[in-house]
Amino acid sequence: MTIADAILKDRFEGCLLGLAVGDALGGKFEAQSAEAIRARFPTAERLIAYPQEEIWYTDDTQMAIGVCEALIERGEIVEEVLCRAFVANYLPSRGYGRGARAVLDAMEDGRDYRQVAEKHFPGGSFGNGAAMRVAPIGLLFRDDLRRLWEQARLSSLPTHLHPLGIEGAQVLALAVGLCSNMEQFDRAGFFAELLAACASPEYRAKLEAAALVQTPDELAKLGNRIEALHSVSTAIASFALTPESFEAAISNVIFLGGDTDTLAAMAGALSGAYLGAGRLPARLVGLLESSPKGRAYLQQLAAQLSVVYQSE
Ligand code: F2R
Ligand code: MG
Ligand code: MG
Repeated sequence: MTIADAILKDRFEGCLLGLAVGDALGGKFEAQSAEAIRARFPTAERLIAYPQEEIWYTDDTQMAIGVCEALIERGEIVEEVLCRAFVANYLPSRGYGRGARAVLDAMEDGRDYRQVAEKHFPGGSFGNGAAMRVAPIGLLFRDDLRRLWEQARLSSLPTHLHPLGIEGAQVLALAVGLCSNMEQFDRAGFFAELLAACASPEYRAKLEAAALVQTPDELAKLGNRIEALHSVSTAIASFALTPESFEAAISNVIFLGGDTDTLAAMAGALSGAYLGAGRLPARLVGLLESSPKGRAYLQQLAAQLSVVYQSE
């Protein structure tokens, strides 16, 4: 293995473990208020030190595992393969969104899930569920940003048909791809690439605001909600504010309250793709669940995905 191969594998692993650790720590605070979290944890150090036992991921990581498995099987998104992976992994107790549950229940029962995805929320879902799971696409297509954008779209379609749900996934996948390619974080270049790619005035406005964020307090204005538009740019801004610290990237979004698992999953995936697994907090990674699809499985998926990447 060359040095470049080792760095690549470390970044793929960092992205998947970063996603899962952010999700699992953030999942302890989902739907709480910023004030309630701050009252318990006055500092990021206290928040990061909080877990003493195994931490369990939520639907965010469970669905990202499905995306990863589908990519490893076919080298690209094939809807039937992706849906099969989603159903095989589906455990509603991991905390899925209402619309996502309706679609996955239909998939599981062999009903017309596309019709459910179209009708459950008229116009389709604009939740952040397609963005929270898309990181593996950013890794695999990091050298072909047009294909990355299209593959992110295809990976959204089974559950998220609304343009704002799809574009949230595309923007996050692109951000992951860029992070995984950067040796030194280039803030201006990073936001310029995201802005050049984004299609809607809604995401353009959010990313322009994200590019201006200078302090953790300013993250709140970007949003802490379950909708993709009000969470994707927040996670991106948090990573960009503290690119050299995984702990800061995830704690700054957890301190916002609201959709803390997903904000921290997305920020954690970005941070891990940039820093690599070797620079993640070893204690938290060590606490990640040891279930059959837990920490060791995520490491195995990262290694397999990097092999698929190298064979392209
Ligand atoms: N849902 C949760 N957490 C709550 C857990 C509840 C509890 N533990 C339980 O077991 O019930 N977290 C996860 O959901 C988010 C991702 O959601 P996803 O996959 O996008 O789902 P959905 O349902 O499609 O969208 C989420 C919500 O967004 C609103 N919404 C979406 N599209 C809409 C539209 N067109 N019109 C109106 N509202 C729309 C709805 O409130 C949806 O329920 C992540 O946070 C993940 O962690
Ligand atoms: Mg979740
Ligand atoms: Mg969530």
